[in-house]
Amino acid sequence: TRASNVLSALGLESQGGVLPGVYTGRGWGGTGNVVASKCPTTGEHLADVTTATPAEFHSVIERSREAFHSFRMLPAPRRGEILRQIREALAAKRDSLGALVSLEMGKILSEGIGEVQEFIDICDYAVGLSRMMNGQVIASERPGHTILEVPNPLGLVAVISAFNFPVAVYGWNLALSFVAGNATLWKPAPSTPLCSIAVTRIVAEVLEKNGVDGGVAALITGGHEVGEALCESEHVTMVSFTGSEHIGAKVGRKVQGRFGKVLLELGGNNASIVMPDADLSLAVPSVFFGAVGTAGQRCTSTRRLYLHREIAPRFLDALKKAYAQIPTGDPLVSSTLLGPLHNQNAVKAYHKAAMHLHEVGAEILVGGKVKHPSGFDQGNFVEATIAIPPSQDLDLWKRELFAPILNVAIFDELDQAIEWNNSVPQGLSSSIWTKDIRNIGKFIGPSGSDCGIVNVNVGNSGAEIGAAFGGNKRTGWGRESGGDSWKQYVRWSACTINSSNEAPLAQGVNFSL
Ligand code: UN1
Repeated sequence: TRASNVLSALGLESQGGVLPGVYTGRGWGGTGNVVASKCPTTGEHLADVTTATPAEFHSVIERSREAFHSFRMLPAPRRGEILRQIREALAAKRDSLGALVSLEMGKILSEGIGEVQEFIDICDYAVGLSRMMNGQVIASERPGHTILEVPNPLGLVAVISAFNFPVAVYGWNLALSFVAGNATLWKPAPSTPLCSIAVTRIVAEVLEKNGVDGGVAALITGGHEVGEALCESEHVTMVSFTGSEHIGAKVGRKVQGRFGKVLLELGGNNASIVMPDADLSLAVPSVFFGAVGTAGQRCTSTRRLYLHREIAPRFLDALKKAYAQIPTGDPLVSSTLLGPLHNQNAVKAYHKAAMHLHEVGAEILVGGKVKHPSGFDQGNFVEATIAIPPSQDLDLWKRELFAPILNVAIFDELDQAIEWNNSVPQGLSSSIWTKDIRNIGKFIGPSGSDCGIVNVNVGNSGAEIGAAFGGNKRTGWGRESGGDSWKQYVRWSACTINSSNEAPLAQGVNFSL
């Protein structure tokens, strides 16, 4: 069948048994609660997976600490070479892993494969980085003195990832953390355990082949108790968390409370602005992908659309045409563009939001209903929705909702659109469509978009790995993937070295008897 083909390609058939979901570097285990992986498309049960008990949690930490102690001594280029092999192993299974993402998470196959590609890309990036994680030499004011800034491995990095990118977000973190010389512990979303088991097996096999302790890429499947324990553990140097603002606030406080390092990738509530001179043949398909792609479940999904009055009718006509013919159904079928939401809670949240749009008197241009494509009555399907809320003052503009609902407003001046763009608590991704260089300058400048991602003639979602990825304000200010993100995965030492015969004080301070 459909599911067993995908599972057997990766050796994940449980044959009625339970798959171990905890990997410590010394084999697989976990005797805690069993979690079920469920297919969001068909509602079928895919497998049962074991989680870690609190006692096992502590032994995973112990094991990873031990693994870190040897791993940190391995030269960075050597770590890079091992990561290169991990990249090759992932590439060899890219399509079957992509299909597993599609099966377990629900995004369409091309996006599932794209997500694995994102992991491969960040591996390439980090392999290069393994020979260029450079410190600095700084001029000292004292004779015969030299100042160095030296990066060293940080320690244990915990990655708590979300269901919507069950492979790529771990990939971003693992690749950088690994070349930086850390042990990484992964706690995936409890509803996508199979993706994390498949990825960890691939990584573990390469580590084993290279004689590297697998404790540097540990897996701890589990619920919020495991997440909390990771945040509280003094041994976890940094927690990289991707998820909701609500949980992110707790994670941030907990980790900060013990002065650990924290990297947060939280809510996105992203807008696209379309100016009258925009090339609609590019803008319409991009907004369509931003709002409907991944069924609106990317942090970077387009949730708000600000149209200049001059082009609004034409834009909406074209967009409605696209929405009228969205192939909806099995994400594993290559022609499908809209798969299911990940779970029933998301369907409920969608339904509630659609009802709310009705209540406040929004004009619903398309969609608004829970859907059951034929043959998928147990799937979590909804209609992609375009709505024009009656005012800007409504709370619905301010929240991230992981569903394909696009709220539209019409503006007359760019300043107004930028003010709306910036008026929400979140600050992840933004996008403007224009040919006028003055609009571009304004949008990317000091009075422009306040987001971490500021795109021009490029949609909100689907960033490459090369630049740092992340958002400001309630998105959490974290930066992952490219750019300078790697600098967070090391501990920096400022080393002043005196090779002279004097020991002068800085700033000319005199302290002699
Ligand atoms: C996320 O939604 O958590 O830019 C990450 C993008 C992807 C990553 C999204 N490269 O849409």
